[in-house]
Amino acid sequence: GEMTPPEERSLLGDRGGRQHILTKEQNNRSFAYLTVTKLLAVVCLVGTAYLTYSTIRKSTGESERRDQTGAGTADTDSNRVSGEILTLLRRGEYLVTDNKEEESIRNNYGYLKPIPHFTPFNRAQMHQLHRNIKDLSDDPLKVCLHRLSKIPRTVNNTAYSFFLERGVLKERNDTSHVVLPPVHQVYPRFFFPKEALHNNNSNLDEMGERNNSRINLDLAWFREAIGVSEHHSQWHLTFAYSENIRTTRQGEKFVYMHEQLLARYDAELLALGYDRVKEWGPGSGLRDQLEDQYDPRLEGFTARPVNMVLQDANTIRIIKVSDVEVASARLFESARDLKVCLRDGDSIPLNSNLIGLMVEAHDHGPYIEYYGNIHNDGHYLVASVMDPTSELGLPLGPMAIPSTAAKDPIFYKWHKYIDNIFEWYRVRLAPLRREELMFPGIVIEDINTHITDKRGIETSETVNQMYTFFERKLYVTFYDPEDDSLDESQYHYTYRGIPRHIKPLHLYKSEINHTPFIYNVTISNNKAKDALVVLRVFLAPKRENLEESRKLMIELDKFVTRVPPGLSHVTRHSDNSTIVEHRDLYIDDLSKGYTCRHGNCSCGWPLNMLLPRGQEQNMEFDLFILATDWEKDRIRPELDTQSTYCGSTAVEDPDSQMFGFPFHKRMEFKTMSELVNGIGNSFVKTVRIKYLPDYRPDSILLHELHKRHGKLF
Ligand SMILES: [Cu+2]
Repeated sequence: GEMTPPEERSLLGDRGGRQHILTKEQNNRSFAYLTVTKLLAVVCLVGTAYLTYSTIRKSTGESERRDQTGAGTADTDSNRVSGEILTLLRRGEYLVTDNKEEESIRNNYGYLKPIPHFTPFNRAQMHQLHRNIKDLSDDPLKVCLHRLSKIPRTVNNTAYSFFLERGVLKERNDTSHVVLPPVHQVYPRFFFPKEALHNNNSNLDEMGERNNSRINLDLAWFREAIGVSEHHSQWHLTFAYSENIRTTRQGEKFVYMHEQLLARYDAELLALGYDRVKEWGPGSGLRDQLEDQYDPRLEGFTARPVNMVLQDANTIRIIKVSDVEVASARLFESARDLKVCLRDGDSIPLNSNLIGLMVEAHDHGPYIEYYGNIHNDGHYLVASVMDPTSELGLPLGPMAIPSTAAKDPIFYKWHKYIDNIFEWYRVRLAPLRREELMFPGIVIEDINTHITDKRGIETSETVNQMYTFFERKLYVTFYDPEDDSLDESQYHYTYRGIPRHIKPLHLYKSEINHTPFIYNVTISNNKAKDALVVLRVFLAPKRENLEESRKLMIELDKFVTRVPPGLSHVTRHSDNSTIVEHRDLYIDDLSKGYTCRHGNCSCGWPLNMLLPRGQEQNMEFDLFILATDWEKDRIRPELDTQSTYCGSTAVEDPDSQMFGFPFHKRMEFKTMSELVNGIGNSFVKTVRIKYLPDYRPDSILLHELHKRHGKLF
């Protein structure tokens, strides 16, 4: 199997549980913990501020929902405030022109020192980042913006600037609702090869990876998709693991988001005839030569050739390979025994959120000194493998930051390992019972998909048949290789408009897309009154064994609908999925004062990658749907857009069911047929996805359309 047996795992670590002797380094970690405890008071204050913040968020959301047709025209308080801040940012009123004043400000923020090797997977650096976010958030807006604008030059580290800038703007009550431009437009170095940024070559397809194993090259189109990295990056930014815990289910969200990424990667591997992704970690090749190489071809990141071996890292702090092994053994032990050891010698029962916090090493997770920092340390050890002691002065590898990590093949193997810790816990839970799935009175009679736009494909097969193909997509970004204060000026491009002498770079890249479709669901409501139904839609490569199927399930959509008594037909368009990021704003739109039409348009799966690619000879998938009672499941009345995959940014998620329900754990049923025959409010239909490798339709280029129509459509 893919999981190391428990005996082997416990040999790797401290089998005796809590009676371990603290090493010097663990003592240091305890000290760090005390500091964290002191900061808890601060967190409470931030929590109070957050209540205000979420009220603003909520009202913003409502005004935007009313304003589906004319973006940016609603005359509400929050839109007005947002507009004022953007105006302030654009005019640059916060910029101090007097040299002496600038110097005094520069001297006053001595806490910002040049930061080599910043990575959000380094806890000490994350704590420093959060202190800086806090300091800047306390400043008056003008001072804060001025300081922010100077930070890229001061700290001289793009990743740090990126996290600080976005962290501050999200944290402050007066800027938290300002819509930020997409990451690839502001930080092109994380997304586009240096060749594209420097050499005036606009065809990204010519800059693909050439030197790698067959399997890694076959999957490169998925890993290198801009949308995948942007999704992963935005998630980690929205739900930073350190200090401020904003939402009640952070740990569970962390696991689910990565799990869905793996399920999608698996679907692509299976389509090409490979096995599902293999785990890599303690007991599964951690100390062996790394067979996966990766050259990100990005400026400021070091490539990793084949056959490298992990070394203890000693850059900003010491991270040992054995730390990861010890943490792994303790986490597997906790998952096996379904309990968590606490500092005072007590233990508490394990749950999905706790184990997520433990693997992510969240500040609010239990007993960090004991359970360690496994996920982050793994990222860091891979990222520093080319220069573990900083002797050569090389930058880190792409595993160092969330914007680039998912391009590296090792990312998927490492996350498979992390996920197996969770799976180890999950298989010990009591299976879902029939009663937990039932919705008496509601029967799903049928589900079919129907293509709504053939995109020029000549076919009469439009029911339960989808097509995928590559199309050239336009990316517009801003980069001036001649400018030595690159990062600082990029900051200004973003918020103040683009200086005349900087020509936007138009980059073209082939990205997967599909024929858009609707779901036609036939439901009968045998009760005397309306039912409020939440429909949960999943897709997985066809399998009869439910346990196999469960791990492959990709969530496609989740939506609420009111069903009157009798037979109803519900239709839902694939584009409206709540897993998808509904971004419709780019830099040029923002500088025209548009606000986001769909609420929080900053996190979600890319729409063009909604469906797996399938196979040239047609691939069969199970389209599964489950109806449950929204009156029982809901915590808040409406499902937020993008909440299904990313999680809600509000304190509580609208859906009380676990992420991925009902596939988040085992069920009483053994096969898919048993499940749908036993549960009337569920249904499964075979759908086919055919990949058309030679079909290249004219893409819909958003920016071209903007130009043509002069407004958002
Ligand atoms: Cu991640």
